[in-house]
Amino acid sequence: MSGLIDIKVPDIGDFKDVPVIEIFVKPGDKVKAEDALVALESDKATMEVPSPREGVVKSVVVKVGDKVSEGAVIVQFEGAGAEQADARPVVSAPPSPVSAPAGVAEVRVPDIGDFKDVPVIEIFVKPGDSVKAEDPLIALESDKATMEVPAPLAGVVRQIKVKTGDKVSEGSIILSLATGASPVQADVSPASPPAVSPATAAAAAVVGAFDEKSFALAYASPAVRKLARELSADLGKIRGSGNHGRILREDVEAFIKGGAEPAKPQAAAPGGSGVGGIDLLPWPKVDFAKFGPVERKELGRIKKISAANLHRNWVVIPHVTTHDEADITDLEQFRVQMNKELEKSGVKLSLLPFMVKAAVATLQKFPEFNASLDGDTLVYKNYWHIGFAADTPNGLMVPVIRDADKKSVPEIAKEMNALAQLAREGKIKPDQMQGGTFSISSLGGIGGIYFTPIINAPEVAIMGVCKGFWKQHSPDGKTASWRLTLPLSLSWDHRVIDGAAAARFNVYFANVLADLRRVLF
Ligand code: CAO
Repeated sequence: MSGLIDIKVPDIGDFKDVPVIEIFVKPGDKVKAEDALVALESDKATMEVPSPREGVVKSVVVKVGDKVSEGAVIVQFEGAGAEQADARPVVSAPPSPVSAPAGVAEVRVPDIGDFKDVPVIEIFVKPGDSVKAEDPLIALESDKATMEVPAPLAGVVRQIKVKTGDKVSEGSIILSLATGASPVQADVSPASPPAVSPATAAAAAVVGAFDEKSFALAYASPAVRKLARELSADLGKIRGSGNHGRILREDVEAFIKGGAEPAKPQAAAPGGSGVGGIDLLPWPKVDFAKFGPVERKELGRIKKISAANLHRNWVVIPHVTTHDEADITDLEQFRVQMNKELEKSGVKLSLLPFMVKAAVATLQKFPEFNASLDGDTLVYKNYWHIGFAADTPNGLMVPVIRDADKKSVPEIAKEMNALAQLAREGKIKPDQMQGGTFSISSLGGIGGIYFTPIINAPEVAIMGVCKGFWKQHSPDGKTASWRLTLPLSLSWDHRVIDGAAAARFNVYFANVLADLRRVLF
């Protein structure tokens, strides 16, 4: 007996010369049976090779990029015992939790901590359903937490052994699963680990902490999933730096430390499961310093928050932007006149407070623009709180003018100035930026003609405005006059609003700005 135990690549079916893509252990690590040692990735599947036994790693024989086949030594353990042990591969699933005849797995409640006799509150599957590894099977609810028990491996549900209201504890049988001839199932042996695998145990996560669907869709190995569960890291929010965007252990750790890049809208998966069957490429990692001097500056807190919101809104909401123009010649004259009259009051009117009033009048005419989606339900709001984008040294903020319908133009102007000032000084409170029903983003003081504003969820539309410019209008094709023209860019959520309604909204808004007497109607 040499004191070294060779851990070899087990039977991995027809796969040969499969590249090692990740190594989870290093010399000195203590590993338990079923802990993942390495991950292999063929062109068809990602496989983890879990340890067949407990031990201390003496040396790792392979390195990332090495190509291995059945029988290749991957790791050596210290200590007496058997001379060698074949690992069992896990194909994109945690180790088997079963002790059952070949082809049928009994899935049991995993280690759920100190919880005992926990009621089953929901059963997500029925006999005949096909499930993938990690699909939720049942939900349990203790007085402290709701937990989902996911499928430890893929299969077809044969028989459900619990019903809603049953009380279960660790080890209780939940259901039986016909697992087919997958490598996982084929490797189930009497020497298998206990009925509940550590990976499955870790997967019984507190529901609500994550978006379980995006967690399930994320491209990561079972070991990385396990780690993410342990660290309460939402895999759906993590951008993978591995091949094809695969989320690695380091990505999860960086995410927990707050330094990770946010996830792409849809985690890239091998085999063309990205948009339109084309894999989404991982974000390019470039050593910019190779091309010239650089300076690194971490994004500020506000920028990080607004970036996450903007990214979600852009990705989730099917945006369309409709452009139009408003004749504001008369309004501008009126504004200049009012500013003269208000000179002593200290209130200065820009175009924006007039636009807020015009927006309220238009929203009242087109209530679906003053609504929010709640699942399949549209929530119409009978209040008109108008947000306005404010450019601040810390980044974009959207203060909200509440009850804009009840306020005069000068009152709105005053409140707007005060809120913009607070935002620029970083003193604005969260509740001064909440409850908006529609937003206006004005770049009119700066320039530009048209742009595509991003909807401020859960609102369903936003009006973007650029700088007014003089343009010749010819109402009849014969005579023409120069008019001050305001470019409008309305972005709208196509799940809620149709193009015709958006065009009507713009026309009405423009007409109100052209002649503010219309707000009386
Ligand atoms: N056309 C022509 N002139 C305009 C105009 C328009 N559409 N909008 C504003 N102006 C004029 C104002 O009347 C003012 O002129 P006077 O000083 O002669 O009266 C000048 O431009 C400056 O206006 P302002 O920008 O200071 O004031 P505002 O009320 O229009 O805007 C605020 C206030 C807080 C919205 C603005 O300061 C701001 O932050 N804008 C940027 C918003 C932004 O970043 N949007 C993009 C979001 S997406 O990243």
